[in-house]
Amino acid sequence: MARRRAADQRPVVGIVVGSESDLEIMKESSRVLEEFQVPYELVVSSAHRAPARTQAYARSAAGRGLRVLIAAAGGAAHLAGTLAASTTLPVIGVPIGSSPLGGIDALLSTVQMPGGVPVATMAVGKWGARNAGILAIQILALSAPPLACRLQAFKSSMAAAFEGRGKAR
Ligand code: RP5
Repeated sequence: MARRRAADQRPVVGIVVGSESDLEIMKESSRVLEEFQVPYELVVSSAHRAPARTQAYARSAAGRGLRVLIAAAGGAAHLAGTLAASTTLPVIGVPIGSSPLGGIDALLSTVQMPGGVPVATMAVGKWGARNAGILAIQILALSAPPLACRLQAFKSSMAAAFEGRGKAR
């Protein structure tokens, strides 16, 4: 069920995808977590097709040492909300544009959570997947100064990459 990266370290981020078909997009999340050397696990589960397993995953997540969950799903995307209903960990949602509606369905399903059960909802698709990884790192960095330093360097390098671009001659 779970694929674990950085096998010698306990995962602190859990990435949950609603289907194997979401994995290509969610490589963006795992890539950034690997860049920042944040151990994570990757699980395929579904709010609709495997509701009991999804709830069990959310209930056990904090006790297993996870600190942040990232959930990606398309269509009537209830995965992030279902996880958020059963954990006090922060949950980041990534809407996937896998349906004929192109992701607007997943975006609205993920973002429109009722008061009391927040899901931090990212952009649809690859941008959202990458930002989900970065936001997870930002949350972890609040209590991990070395990670905060690496984030600062990341921000500085983005700004440096823009130096000289678009300047009037
Ligand atoms: C959602 O339905 C999944 O997250 C995926 O984006 C979409 C299609 O799933 P498959 O039919 O490819 O398994 O639950």
